Amino acid sequence: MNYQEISYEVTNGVGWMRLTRPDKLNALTTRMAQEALEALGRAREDEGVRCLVIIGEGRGFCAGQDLTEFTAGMEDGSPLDVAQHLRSGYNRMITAIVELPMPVIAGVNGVAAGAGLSLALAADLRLASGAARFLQAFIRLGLVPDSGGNWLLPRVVGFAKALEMSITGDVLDADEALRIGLVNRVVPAEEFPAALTEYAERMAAAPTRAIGATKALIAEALRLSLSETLEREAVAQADLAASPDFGEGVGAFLDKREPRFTGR
Ligand code: LHQ
Repeated sequence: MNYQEISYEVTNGVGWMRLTRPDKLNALTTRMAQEALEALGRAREDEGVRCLVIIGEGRGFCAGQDLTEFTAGMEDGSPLDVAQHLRSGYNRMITAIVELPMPVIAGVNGVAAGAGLSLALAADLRLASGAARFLQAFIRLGLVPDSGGNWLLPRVVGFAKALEMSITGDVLDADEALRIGLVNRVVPAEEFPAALTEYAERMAAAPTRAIGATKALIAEALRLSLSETLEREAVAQADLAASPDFGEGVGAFLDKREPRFTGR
């Protein structure tokens, strides 16, 4: 696929998926979602990719649905079928991110709004620039959160803050986002690119299979009982205890050296 609204490249075990509509703060379009889906599929199939980073070009991370795409259809008599637009685009994109069997980092370089915030929430880790801002923009338009916002946000910040953000549409700065647990770390804007690369390459050198299994276990545990979770842990641990990375981890500990994980 010839990408026009994203770029995707792999460097040092990190897949970099960049949204490239900087003039529109990387607002999402039908095309962008399809391109993102394709790139996510490539990352999933590529054993050389052990961490995926999602980032925006320019001063925005992602401003959510491109509202001009939405209104253009109304004007020319072909209104967007919203439910179908979500099902075939954003819903699949969010699911693909959540289900990636590797760590996913949202590098929140600037504003994340509406479905753009959902995109950041679908990642496992959020590293924010000091210039980042966060808003559940939907209510400002008379809409409900979509793209998983109702499921993801309360899991990240808790029910009360999720409800507050969703029904006020208030803008949070990076420090407030850190305080409520919406992001994992904030770094000054000028240090952000280097800090993000370092974080991503650290995660790409980690035991990828164990990270994939941990993501799945913690997500499942939120809807399972303790006894069901204990059993799933036993099955996953038996699998990982037979993996090359476990051998390497134990060997490195006993040899008193740094482990060199391969992701297998
Ligand atoms: C934009 C956008 C944008 C187009 C900035 N679209 N151009 C909904 C409906 C239906 C189907 C499926 O899904 C959804 C899900 C959703 O995501 S609904 C939520 C949609 N997003 C929003 O409502 C956010 C709209 N944007 C804003 O409120 C502001 O732009 C924020 C707070 C994000 C940033 O404000 P500023 O930093 O002051 O930037 P700006 O407003 O000046 O924007 C810069 C440019 O980007 C500007 O274009 P221009 O040509 O005038 O320079 C904006 O029009 C454009 N832009 N967001 N979503």
